[in-house]
Amino acid sequence: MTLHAVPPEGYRILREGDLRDYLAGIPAAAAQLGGPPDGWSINEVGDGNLNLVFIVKGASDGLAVKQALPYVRLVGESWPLPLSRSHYEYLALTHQARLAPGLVPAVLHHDEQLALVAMELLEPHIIMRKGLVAGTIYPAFVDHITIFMARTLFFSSDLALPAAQKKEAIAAFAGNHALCKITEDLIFTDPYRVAEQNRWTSPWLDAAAAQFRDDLDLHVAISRLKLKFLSHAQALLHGDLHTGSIMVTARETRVIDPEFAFYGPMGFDIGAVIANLLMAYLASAGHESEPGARSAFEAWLLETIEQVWSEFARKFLQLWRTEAKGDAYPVSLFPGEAGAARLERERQAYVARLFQDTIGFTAAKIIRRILGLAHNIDFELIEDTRLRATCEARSLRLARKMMVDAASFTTIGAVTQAARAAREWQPEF
Ligand code: SR1
Ligand code: MG
Repeated sequence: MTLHAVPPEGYRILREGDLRDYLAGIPAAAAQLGGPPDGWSINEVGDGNLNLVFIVKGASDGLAVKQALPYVRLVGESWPLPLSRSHYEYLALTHQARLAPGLVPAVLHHDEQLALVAMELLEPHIIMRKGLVAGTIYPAFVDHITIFMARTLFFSSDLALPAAQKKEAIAAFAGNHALCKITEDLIFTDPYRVAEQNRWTSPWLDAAAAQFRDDLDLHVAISRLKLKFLSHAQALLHGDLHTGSIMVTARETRVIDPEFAFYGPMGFDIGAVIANLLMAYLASAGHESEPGARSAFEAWLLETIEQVWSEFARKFLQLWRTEAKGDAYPVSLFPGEAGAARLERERQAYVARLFQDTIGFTAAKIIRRILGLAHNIDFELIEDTRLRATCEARSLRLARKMMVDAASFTTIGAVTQAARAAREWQPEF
């Protein structure tokens, strides 16, 4: 198979009419939709940064169709991007479906040439970020997201896989380097230097942006994280696990959009979830109709942040105790009761190191959404720019502390306590 850096012969950007004819020719899709093709409704609804997304509805059921564009949608044709990301997304989705059944959309069809994936239409699910902006509580989220992360991360790691299989898996995703490069630039580099595409809520955050560009302690910390992201092929990551990549109802959770999938450090995925919950918390003051109106929602967010870590760690450790078939930590090196006890202490130490990674990546994920290219609606929908900047400045203050002083956060409770303190802080604009 060839993975194309430029549009291959046969690739075309689909319009709604082309898609109708195309799907009519795919028996599985036509059967899923039902009825005559000219009765299908087709709407392009993509509001993400990279791709086209069509919602197709027929007489019986619906489909979501995602097509990669040969460039970054957010920026335009001046920023080309390989279509091969659709291949990696398909590979990741099918892999995740095996490891975390029911927590990703079912794939119905993949077309390598058109860089297209047709999948189950998630209805009435909504993008979690939109629900959080509206102040909605999702009681099943913690259990679902921690099953997803514990299982996808553990079962792709050296704790679960023989070395040869793990190396084959690394190789299968190694070509997704253009998507990794986006992360390397937009998360780990640009927010800390002058970069054309950076933006922030000006003029309120001008001074903070300048401080972040001059702060060498911060530059060391983000560079250590970048090195870890570049070099630590610990597990197969989703790679972009923010609340815009999660669809929810009160009872269901689906993780979507794994086009950034590659082998990297586990803390990057866990940090993405925690960072986006922290931003939802610190943005919430910008969405309340009156002071205190969202206090139950905010308390739920803080409790959720604590449980995302504690439940992830509990589930991950339990998998390690019961499913460790990998080449790491050979059982023969830990014989008897003393060996078992020592290995258990080492498991706890591993998770403590992972927590430190998570703290750093959480901070990086917050800073990029405030000083970098791609922002999020948690903040962007706060119309009063001074109030938006207040919420963002509180987030930057928390994130800086987490990044340069990660070691002082020894428990997830310390993170939520610092978030509460940041929420009370008034920046001087
Ligand atoms: C140019 S792409 C910007 C961002 O969109 C994606 O969702 C990733 O988060 C990426 O960093
Ligand atoms: Mg995405």
